[in-house]
Amino acid sequence: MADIILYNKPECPFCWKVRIALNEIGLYANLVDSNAPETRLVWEPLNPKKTVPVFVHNEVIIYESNVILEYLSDITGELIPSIARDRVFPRLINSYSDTVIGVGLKEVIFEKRSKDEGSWDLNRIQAGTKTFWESILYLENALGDGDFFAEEYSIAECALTARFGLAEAYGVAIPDQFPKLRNWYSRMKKRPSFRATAPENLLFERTN
Ligand SMILES: N[C@@H](CCC(=O)N[C@@H](CS)C(=O)NCC(=O)O)C(=O)O
Repeated sequence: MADIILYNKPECPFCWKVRIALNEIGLYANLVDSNAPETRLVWEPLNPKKTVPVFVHNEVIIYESNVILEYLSDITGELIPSIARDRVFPRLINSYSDTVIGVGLKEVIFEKRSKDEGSWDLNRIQAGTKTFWESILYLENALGDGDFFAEEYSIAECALTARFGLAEAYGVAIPDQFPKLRNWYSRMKKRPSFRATAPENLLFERTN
C-alpha cells in the first residue's frame, strides 16, 4: 500500500482518534507535525478549513477526521460494522464524542494548558468538569453490558479513547458512579494502540 501521510498534532483529539484507528488496523502512517512552519506550507493549502488532521494517501486528500475514519474502514473493512443497521450506533457515538464530550473538556484543557497552575481559573475548570461529567452519563447507559459500544471494536472506541485519554491527562477522572465506563476505559488503555499513539508529553496512570 502506498505511503500514508498524516499532518497532525499530538494533543488534538481528532488527530489522536485517527492515530488510534491507524494503529488498530495496522496501517503505518508518516506522522508530520502540523505546527512546524515548513509543514504548514504543505498541508494548509490542502484544507480549506485549515484544521488538522489532514490525511494524504496517493491522490486521496481528506481533511475531516470522520471522513478519514470512514475511508480507513472502506479500504480495510474494519472499524465500522458491515450491516447498515449496525453501522448507525458507532457513528452516533463518534459524533457525540466530537460534538458533546469535547465541550466541557475543552474548557478544562485550554485553561490548564494556557497558564501556570497558580493562575488557573478554578471556576472555569469546575464548570468544564461538570459539563463533561453530565455528558458521560449517556455513554454509561449506551455501553450496556458489552465490551465495546458496538458488537466489536469500532470508531466509537477510537474517538472516545482519545477524549478520555485527554481527560485523564488533564486531571478529569471518570467518577465511580460510571463503573462500566471506567472499566471500558481501563480496557482501552491496555490496548497497544493507546501507548503507541498517546501524546508523549502526557502522563497516564498504569492500569493493571
Ligand atoms: N471537524 C474537524 C475538526 C478538527 C479541528 O478542530 N482541529 C483543530 C485541532 S484539535 C485545529 O486544527 N484547529 C486549528 C488550529 O489548531 O490551527 C475534524 O474532525 O477533523
